[in-house]
Amino acid sequence: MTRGSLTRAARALGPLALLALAFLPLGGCSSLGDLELLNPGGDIGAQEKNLILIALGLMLLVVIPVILLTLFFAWRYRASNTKATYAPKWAHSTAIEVVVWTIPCLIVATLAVLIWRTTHSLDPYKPLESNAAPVHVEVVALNWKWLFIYPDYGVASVNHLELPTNRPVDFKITAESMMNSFFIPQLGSQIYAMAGMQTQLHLIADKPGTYAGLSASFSGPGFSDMHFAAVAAEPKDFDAWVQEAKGSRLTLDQDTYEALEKPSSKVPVTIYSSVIPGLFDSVVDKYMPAMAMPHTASNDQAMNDQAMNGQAMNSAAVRQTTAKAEEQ
Ligand SMILES: [Cu+2]
Repeated sequence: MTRGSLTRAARALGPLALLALAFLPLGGCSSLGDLELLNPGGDIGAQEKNLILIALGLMLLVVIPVILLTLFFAWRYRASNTKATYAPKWAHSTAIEVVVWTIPCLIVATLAVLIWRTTHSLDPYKPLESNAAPVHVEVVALNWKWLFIYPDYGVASVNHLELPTNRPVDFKITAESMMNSFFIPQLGSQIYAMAGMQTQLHLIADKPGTYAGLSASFSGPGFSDMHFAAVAAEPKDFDAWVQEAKGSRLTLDQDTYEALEKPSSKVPVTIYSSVIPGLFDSVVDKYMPAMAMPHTASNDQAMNDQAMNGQAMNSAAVRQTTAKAEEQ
């Protein structure tokens, strides 16, 4: 083998080696089960999976031809190919312009319609249509654990979320201090948990299973251990869990809550047989003094609207709202 042919062989193998390297990280995905967003456990999750796949497919309509044509052009118009047209003065082609502008425009238009529709149909604040009555869960993001209060049953749990299957779950979410993000990828939609305000989320689990729940927003040193198991159980198993929780020796009274809200991480699952009445609202009101008035529908709606459009995320906006409320 001459030196020249060796270099040529190396040149030819280069792109192949790069291609092999590009696929290497995918070796970690042993099954679809590891890709949680693509393995939904409920209706909202399933619709979001479809949205991800449709958007991916539409974008690949551009990406794949571009990659293939790049390789083709590089090979076809290589210096050693004397048969290909050599046009150093070439500058414009109306046909190419039409293709490269029309296709992306059509894709952007299609995506825009699709996303506009799903943004409304999958609105996390929109109650789910179902024959079954929703289960209410009040979520408080603490540093660095999750507190779940079941106002209908009077029980609470830390770092464990029990849900009945085929019943919509109506979450009200707030935070004790740092902003976190409440997320059960297999059930769908993440939403922020913020002090002094209440966000909402509606999810449903179709099949029994244990889904990973986490905070999707970095919130300090205990963040990486701030996860919980969301257990979707058959309604009778869920009822059994509630009964079991009611038999717990632990109660969530004021002292217990004050101890719980102190920063700590890797807190084991804890179940409480009773909770301070109105704990969730008092956590929300604690950081929103001007809002500490009776929770009327219009009042709650105003807070939700703030949460929705993100105005209250801006502390100046919070102060303005607070000042306005004080004037009234
Ligand atoms: Cu906000």
